[in-house]
Amino acid sequence: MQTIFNTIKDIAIKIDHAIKTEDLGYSDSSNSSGEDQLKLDVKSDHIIEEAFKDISLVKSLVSEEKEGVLELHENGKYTICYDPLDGSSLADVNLSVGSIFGIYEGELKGENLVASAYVVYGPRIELMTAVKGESPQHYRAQEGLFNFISKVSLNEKGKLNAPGGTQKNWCDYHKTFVDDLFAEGYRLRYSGGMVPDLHQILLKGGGIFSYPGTSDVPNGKLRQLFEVIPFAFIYEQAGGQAIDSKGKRLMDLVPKHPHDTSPCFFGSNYEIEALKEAYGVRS
Ligand code: FDP
Repeated sequence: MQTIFNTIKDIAIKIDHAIKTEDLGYSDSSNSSGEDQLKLDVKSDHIIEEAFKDISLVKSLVSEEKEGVLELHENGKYTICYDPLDGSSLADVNLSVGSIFGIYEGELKGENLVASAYVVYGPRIELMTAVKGESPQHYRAQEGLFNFISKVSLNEKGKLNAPGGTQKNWCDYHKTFVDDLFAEGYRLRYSGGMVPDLHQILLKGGGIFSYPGTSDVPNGKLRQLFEVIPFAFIYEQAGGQAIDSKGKRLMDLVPKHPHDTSPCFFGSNYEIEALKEAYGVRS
């Protein structure tokens, strides 16, 4: 796994350089979810593909920016599902963006995810890695090298509330849940990039990030393989919880299609228990 994490470090430096130097405009293509692709999305995808091409451990790659599976090494062990540049539409307003990697062994489903990692491209480049049974590890790059900062764990209860989705399309009980947290003193922290938003909650001790199903997108917006499951793993390894709107662990998701989405809630224990209560799904 260290080989894969080291490759992600190299990728992060290259993507950061591309963000800082390349054209921020749109390409003339769209991804398999029908979203217009930025030139940076395409470039980041290419950087990742090139970096993993020669790593024999990697059996195949599945990109959020592409349809289908790219087979690399027949005898490889892992399939890496990745979102090359999540939140890329924020790059032109100079907000933080990120890359997300889910490393799966066998069939592509939550229970087969064995490790995950994400990179935040902000004022500095930061990396979080997680493997089973250990707290996630936080790194920060300095002069092209990643220094280990600390292991990360969530408090039982936090102070931050990051509520995603179009508010006018929230159901009543979701709106009540969000309002109740604010009435309890929670602070709004939502940039519109899931990587920096979830990163902030992890590093500031806790809170909740939600992207619910709404009347316009009943299954939410965030993709299971590339976004939801990798972050669910990191939140669970940090001592928090990650569930869907029925109270099921996101790690139990079995996507039918690589680009399937799911409503998702990531947080520390207090907020997730409050959410289960509000949704009437407490076990
Ligand atoms: P984006 O479409 O800009 O790539 O991955 C989807 C995502 O960003 C997440 O990073 C972010 O949390 C979410 O969409 C934001 O969606 P809303 O604009 O609907 O809040």
